[in-house]
Amino acid sequence: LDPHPLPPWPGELTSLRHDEPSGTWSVIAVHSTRLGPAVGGTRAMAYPALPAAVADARRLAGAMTLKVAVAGLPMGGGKSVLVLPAPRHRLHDDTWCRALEAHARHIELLRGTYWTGPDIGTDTADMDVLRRHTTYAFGRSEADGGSGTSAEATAVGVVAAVRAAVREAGHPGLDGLRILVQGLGAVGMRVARTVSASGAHLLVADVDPARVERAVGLAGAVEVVAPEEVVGTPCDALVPCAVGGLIDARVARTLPAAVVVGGANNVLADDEAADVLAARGVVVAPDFVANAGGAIHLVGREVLGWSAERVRERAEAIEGTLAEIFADARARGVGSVRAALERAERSLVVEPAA
Ligand code: HCI
Repeated sequence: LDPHPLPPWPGELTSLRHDEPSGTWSVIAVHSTRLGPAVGGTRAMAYPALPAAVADARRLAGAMTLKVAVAGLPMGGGKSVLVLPAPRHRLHDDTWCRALEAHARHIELLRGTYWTGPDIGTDTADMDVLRRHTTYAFGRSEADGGSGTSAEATAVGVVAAVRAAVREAGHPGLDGLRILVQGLGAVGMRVARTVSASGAHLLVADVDPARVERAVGLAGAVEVVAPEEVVGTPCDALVPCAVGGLIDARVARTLPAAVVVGGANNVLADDEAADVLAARGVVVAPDFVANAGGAIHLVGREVLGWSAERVRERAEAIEGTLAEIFADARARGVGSVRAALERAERSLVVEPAA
């Protein structure tokens, strides 16, 4: 059969549903349920075509499997995409709610094989709406009985990853380092605030000037970098916190950053980028390790019954996990992304029943 427009995929399922009234497609990709039900957020945005949305959902679902495995959570990996007919801000509220309802009904059909949560384009309030039509949504507001925003724990984990990565690059701490945060959403803004408070020299970039302005208010001296100059700006650490795909092999060959920490999902656009960065001696904290704080929050609070303190400790522990990954990579002469992938694969091996 012609593999196009949907190529084969090693994940467990891809489910697509169209909703006529809202003009949206809901795409659910379940990559693996080997360690438990698949978890991963709902990304809502406009795509050039449906196959691009499917490819995005599948790629992100694969990263979720790795993320929860490395974080030691008893869950699998999935992701969903709500394909909008226009950017969210141009949709009528009724259309948006109708689209969320259709997406929730799709999730409900899978009967718990896939649990969602917030991702780019969806937030806590949207989880409250989803939960009216499906059981399988994490990250509702606390008023609605949920665990609230996962952005705080994600940012705690990302900053822990920055500490581990700059130490690997030979710096004892963040004090005085030039740290560039790209994307000042819920996670990026918190990361910017924390690294700045830790004495770093903060550089920020965002496509939205209002967000840049808010970040400039955070600290005494904040350098503003134009979005198109992010990959050309020398810094001690680059922390992408916007949509993925910032660094491909070509960008990797010249990137003037000593350290890259994946706040966003799928920061590296292709497999070659990791090899190129490793060969150049750039320290890479793989995104699926660095940004696991959100999953730790949602699964920890809502499945495992962890306290907020326990969630914070587990998000801080990303620093130690990364230190182990860097040491392993160094000892074996492989890149940190490879070492992290192998660590995830070791967690994914289920001992056969005796
Ligand atoms: C992410 O880490 O990208 C999403 C986090 C998540 C975890 C569990 C359920 C939904 C979303």
